[in-house]
Amino acid sequence: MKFIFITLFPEQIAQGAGHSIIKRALDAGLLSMSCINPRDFTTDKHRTVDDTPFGGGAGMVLKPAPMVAAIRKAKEQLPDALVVAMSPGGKTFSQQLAEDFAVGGRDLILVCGHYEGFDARIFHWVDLKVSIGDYVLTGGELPALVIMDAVARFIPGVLGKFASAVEDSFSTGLLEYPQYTRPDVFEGLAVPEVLRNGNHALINRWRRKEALKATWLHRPELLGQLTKTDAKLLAEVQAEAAAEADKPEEK
Ligand code: 21W
Repeated sequence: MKFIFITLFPEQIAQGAGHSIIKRALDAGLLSMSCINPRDFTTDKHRTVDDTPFGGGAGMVLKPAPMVAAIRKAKEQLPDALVVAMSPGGKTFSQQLAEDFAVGGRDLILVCGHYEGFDARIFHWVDLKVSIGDYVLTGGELPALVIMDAVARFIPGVLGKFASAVEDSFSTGLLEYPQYTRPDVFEGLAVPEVLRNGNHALINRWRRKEALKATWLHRPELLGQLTKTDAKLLAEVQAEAAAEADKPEEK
């Protein structure tokens, strides 16, 4: 899958994609990425990419001509790509949208603004606007990297042999169960006994129960219709929590 980032800060994108799993996937040719800088499409002496907003107000607005010239250049290179603008007012990104992008198989052109908004006319050259959540950032570069990262995990070969993006939290619909590694006691805190006795049926049951517990405590809105087995495990969790709440204070 190919990604083109339209950005005034290509170094930020290169830096964000230059490590760990994403770097390995790029080196292996499972992904490819490049940047197109709208500043390279300016025609004035000062290479101006922004201007003050019509109607007044603080901040600057990205001029349409360099942005659209950059999008056109990207479209020449990836004619079938989906053009996605990073925008605080866009559709909220999610694990589902990451999977849709990956499974859809279309290359992505990710259009980033920085410090400021786009002239709204560029959206005529955009298929979809995406936000990564309800907080204000300084630009679209980090959101664009977030999207490539989340999409890349679905591409076969990007994760290790035994890992699978579809088994992850959010794809399973529950929060994660707690994990432990050596040592078995750290600063007086022991690893749950069930994880050390090698009974895999019991371990899977414990993990499912802990995932249900975490979801019930922290993201109850994720708990939809439960299977009979899950309902029983959650009832156990709730009974244990009620017993814990009833316990007299220690000491
Ligand atoms: C911050 C752009 C504020 C525009 C009236 C109308 C991309 C982002 C961004 C930024 C404004 C995303 C204005 C989550 C984010 C991004 C920079 C406001 C002024 N006034 N997802 N427009 N959060 N942010 N524009 O910040 O580019 S995806």
